Amino acid sequence: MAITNTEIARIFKEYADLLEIKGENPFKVRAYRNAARTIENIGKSLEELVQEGYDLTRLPGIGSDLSQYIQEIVTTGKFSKLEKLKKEIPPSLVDMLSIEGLGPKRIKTLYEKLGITSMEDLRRAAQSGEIQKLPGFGPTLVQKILKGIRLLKKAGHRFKWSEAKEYVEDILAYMGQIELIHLDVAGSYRRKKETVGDLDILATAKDFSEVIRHFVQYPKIKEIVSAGSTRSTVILNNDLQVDLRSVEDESYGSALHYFTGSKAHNIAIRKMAIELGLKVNEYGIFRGKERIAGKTEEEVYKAVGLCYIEPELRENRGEIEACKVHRLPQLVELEDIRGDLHMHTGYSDGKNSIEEMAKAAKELGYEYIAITDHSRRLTIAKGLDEKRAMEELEQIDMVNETLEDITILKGMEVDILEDGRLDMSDALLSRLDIVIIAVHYKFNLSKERQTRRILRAFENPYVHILAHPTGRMIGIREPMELDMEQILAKAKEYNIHLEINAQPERLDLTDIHAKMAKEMGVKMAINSDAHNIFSLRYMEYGVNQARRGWCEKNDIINTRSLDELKKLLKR
Ligand code: DGT
Ligand code: CA
Ligand code: CA
Repeated sequence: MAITNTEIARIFKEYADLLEIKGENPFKVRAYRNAARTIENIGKSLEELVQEGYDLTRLPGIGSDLSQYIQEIVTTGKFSKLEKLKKEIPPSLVDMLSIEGLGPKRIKTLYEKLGITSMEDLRRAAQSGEIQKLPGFGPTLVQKILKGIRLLKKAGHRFKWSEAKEYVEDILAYMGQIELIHLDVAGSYRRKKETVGDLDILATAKDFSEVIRHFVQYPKIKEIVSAGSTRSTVILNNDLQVDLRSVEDESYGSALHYFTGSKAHNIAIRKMAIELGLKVNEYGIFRGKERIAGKTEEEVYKAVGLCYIEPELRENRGEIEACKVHRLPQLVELEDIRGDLHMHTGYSDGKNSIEEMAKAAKELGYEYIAITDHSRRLTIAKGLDEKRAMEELEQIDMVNETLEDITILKGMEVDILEDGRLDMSDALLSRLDIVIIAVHYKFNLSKERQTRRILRAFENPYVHILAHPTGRMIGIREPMELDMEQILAKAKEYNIHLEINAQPERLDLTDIHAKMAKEMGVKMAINSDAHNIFSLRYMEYGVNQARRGWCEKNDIINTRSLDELKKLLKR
């Protein structure tokens, strides 16, 4: 059974993390990480390449050893070196890598000096002051560690939507091997929530016992929790839980509606039904004993006097009221996106050239992109000084001359300094078509100071877009404290646009903030923030978030033609 590239990449990444904790040679560690990145982004199934006898060493970053390991993983589903290393290292040490401030080196120190092997050990040692005594571990870091532990707990075992998607596509293809009438993923996945707790799959078929029998044989199952005649729960290899339910065809719409949720939306609909003397459940809508609806979701909504409501809106955040007065938004779609205004190249911390990014964007059907490499302060990302920035601008001019059907805008992602000034001179900024600003350090200023910092940056007349406005990283870093209302009000006043960053762990603005922005008349840009040609495809996740934030085509500036966009970028 198929092993996806994502899984192979995950195996190598885990291996690299473990090697690093063990204190192995950094070059070796990097080789596995690079290979993982290559694999994630190859766009072709490695399994198929192996079967076709393709020489894997022709792929960038894959030498003969790695090629052999890939073949091993594809044929056995396992990487024996990883299995062996796992036995040497406590698993909690690997989880600690997702705590901000803790890299493999520090984890190694904690393990060797204090014997820490679990989250509980880590918390205790942080609170008792033991960690603070270690060289290189100050009080700020200890606070960060404690916060990281809390965040990890809070995130529980939720999965990023993008991670779930890999499995969803595979499961749907697998289930497609048998004869089904309907097959859908409901729950938070269908509502495109940024993270999902578990997957809720619904199916109807002539022979339902066959559905469960086939489902529990899905090869990526780690544990079958239950397998009854109409429902089954399993845990996949990556710990994601999947619930599969069978329903009668005549109930399908009701079941799909019920299991899509959200719970809050369901409760509101049920209340409306009760007022009409109806009963709603996952089997249908009933007046007394008579079923009056249930085959489709449209029927369900119609029975309570509503029109169809898109899953992304079903959070009981005003969608029912909006539906009653025919004011539901016409949600933006991926096909509406005509360009991408935030991406990096090899000039800073990206992997591809300007030309490669532009060509890949053209293949996605875009009419324009903006190249926005980092400004000088961000040294870890090879931020550009003014001289290098000028070189890049010239390079963009040159590439623009050679390419047809796509325009490259000259941009930069400029750091907002602690006092709200920008990291580049006005003289340089004035030469750019598009200026993105962002906070990349000092995330923990007070709400007042942080807000003031950003508002001051807005006063620079060259600024167009505020990127990843809160800086949050799902499960890793809390959002900065900001007075979002003030920021949005000023953005509106100055004609500055806010970004919905499409990186799967950012998705910042969130749905709630995007809706706020829309309501206050602030337009947004959905940007991939791609660091290589493949992550241009993250756009989809940003569009999901925008849809959850009620955004229409008109609310998003990169749905415009280049001419119209340029008008919107005037300050
Ligand atoms: P998740 O899995 O935590 O990301 O979120 P959901 O929304 O997928 O929630 P889940 O898997 O617990 O349940 C799937 C759907 O089933 C949920 O969105 C609505 C429906 N549901 C579950 N429990 C209840 C309930 O107690 N009342 C109502 N009305 N609906 C429920
Ligand atoms: Ca769920
Ligand atoms: Ca569930």
